[in-house]
Amino acid sequence: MNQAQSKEIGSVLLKSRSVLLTTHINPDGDGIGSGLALMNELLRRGKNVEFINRDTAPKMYSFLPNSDKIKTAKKITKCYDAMVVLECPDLSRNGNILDYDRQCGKILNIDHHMGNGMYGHINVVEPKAAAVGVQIFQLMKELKWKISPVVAACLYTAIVTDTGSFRYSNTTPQVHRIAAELLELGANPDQICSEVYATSKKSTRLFTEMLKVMKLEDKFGYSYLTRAMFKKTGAEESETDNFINTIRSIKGIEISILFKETLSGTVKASFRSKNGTDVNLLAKKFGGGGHMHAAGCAIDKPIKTAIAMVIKEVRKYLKGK
Ligand SMILES: [Mn+2]
Repeated sequence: MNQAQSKEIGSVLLKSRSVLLTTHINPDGDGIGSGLALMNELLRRGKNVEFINRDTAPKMYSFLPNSDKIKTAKKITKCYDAMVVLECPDLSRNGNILDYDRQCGKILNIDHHMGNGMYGHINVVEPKAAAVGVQIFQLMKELKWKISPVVAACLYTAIVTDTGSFRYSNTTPQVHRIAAELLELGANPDQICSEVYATSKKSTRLFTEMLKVMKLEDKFGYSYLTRAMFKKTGAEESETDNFINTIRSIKGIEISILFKETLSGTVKASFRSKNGTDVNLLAKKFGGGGHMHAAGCAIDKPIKTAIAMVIKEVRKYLKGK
């Protein structure tokens, strides 16, 4: 985020009395960390600020200060002077939780995904940014807002989760410089990573089930989680975010996919790739999207059908490479 963009956003936020912060459905560490960084800072500045998402935040982020103030709503009725939409390429990704034109004075769209619909009054869309946490860090730096240890912890959480603990290809020298600065500002990497990457007995049992049904082909691997598997182990969906990394890390596997049967019956497919293989293209074929090396989609079909449909496309794609 550059100086001009930061100034524009800063002036809207400082002029607003009420601010709504929100991120995408099934929020992740970047959305929650970035939102809480802004919330903690705006609360300190005496703003009337709320952080509301359609879905609950995964439990592993509950150590972050003020995470207990995050609310969920299917429909928000209040109006706000400004709204910051984090990580949503379009407003359906936010879950259509309010009438955006009518209930928000200014919409500030901050995102790092490709194909953002530029729906805001101000749009800061940077697919090259490793995380929205990086964008929020730059915003605060440009505005010369002092980053407190609490805000530093939130931003570090956003960045560590979106870079796969500084392992993905979005991990640039700049990302490490920002992370170093966040440590100097008081973020505790040991504490943050123990909270974020803690597993449970239930999730480990589910992970075992996933490994049992995993299929590995020449250049791609996939597995799935059915409702029956969730029921058998008692694990929650939010505990499965890192499962796909095990498939991804297998040498020779360029594309990894994890299919999850959701409570509503649709199937969520998460794609990961390496070495310039573009899974955003694949996810797009099924109405989803994301980044080149990490993307996802939802398929409204029984899980077996969904798997067959996607696998067919993956084989076709790898053949044509
Ligand atoms: Mn992100």
